[in-house]
Amino acid sequence: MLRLILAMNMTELTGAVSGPSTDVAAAVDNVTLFLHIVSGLMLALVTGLMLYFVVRYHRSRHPKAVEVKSNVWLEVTWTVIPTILVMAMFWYGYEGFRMLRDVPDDAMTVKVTARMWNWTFEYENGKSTQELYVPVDKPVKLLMRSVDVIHSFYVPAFRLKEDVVPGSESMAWFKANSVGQTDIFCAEYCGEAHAYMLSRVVVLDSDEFDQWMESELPTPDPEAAAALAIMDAHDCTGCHSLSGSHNPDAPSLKGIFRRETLVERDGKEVKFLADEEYLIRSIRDPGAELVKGYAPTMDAPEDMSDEDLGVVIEYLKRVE
Ligand SMILES: [Cu+2]
Repeated sequence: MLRLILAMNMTELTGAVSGPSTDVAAAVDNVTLFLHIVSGLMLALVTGLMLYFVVRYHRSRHPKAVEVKSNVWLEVTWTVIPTILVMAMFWYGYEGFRMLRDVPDDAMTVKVTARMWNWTFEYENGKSTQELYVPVDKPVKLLMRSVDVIHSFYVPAFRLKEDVVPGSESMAWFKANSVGQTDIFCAEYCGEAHAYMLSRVVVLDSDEFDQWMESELPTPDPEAAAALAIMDAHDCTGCHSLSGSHNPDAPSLKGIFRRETLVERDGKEVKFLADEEYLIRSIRDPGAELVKGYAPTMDAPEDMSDEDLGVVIEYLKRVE
């Protein structure tokens, strides 16, 4: 019976939505189930015995207590059985942990960058995406870094969670066993838009994945790289997303040029299309004309030369 239950996957037990999963997920589920079953049996045994003794040795039945010195066999039993159980728990958990750390040799490497508040995935051929594309039945090794605070890469369907800590590189791996999509979350509170730090794992069959890898290879764009370096150095991208993702602190920069913008000017609401002049003013004097709905939390970037500002503005004109 126990074997039968262990052989079942937690996903089947809970009736969770079907999507890609991993063998490791099944192993993690089995360990969890094993721990719960052992804990449940121990709880029933201890509570049951306690209630039985309360009745059996009640004072009304035994007005005079008998002092029991010792019972070697009883002591051996209650030492040996829990020791075996605890060792079994350890062994089972350790085997599961080893699966999580032993990366197969043929794994494909993807570099993951976490930042407030999105994920970037960079593949071996230089391609970079905001969603993680992987082939089915192929181990994928993730080398993860954070550029700001602690994040945690979390794919519930794969039972995969690994902290991403600034200043060090974290590793995780998985092998998706079917085609489909599943969610990625950040599982470490990382600031105001933490809850919006969402992405997806998209599992493709291997031919489709190869085609996808070859398509739209990034063309070198030195102007964009220079602008992004300036913006990173002044921490613009810490609050302003480039992907269009929502952040209650700061408007996204995606498509900001010629975007219809509503600001307050001299106590009146004014609507206009954001032009170059407005973008420059918003960087040099961020509080002057705030976009409606945002608080004046931004400071003007220190030491940004006019030349650097020009590079950033030219870039902003084409972030679509
Ligand atoms: Cu995060």
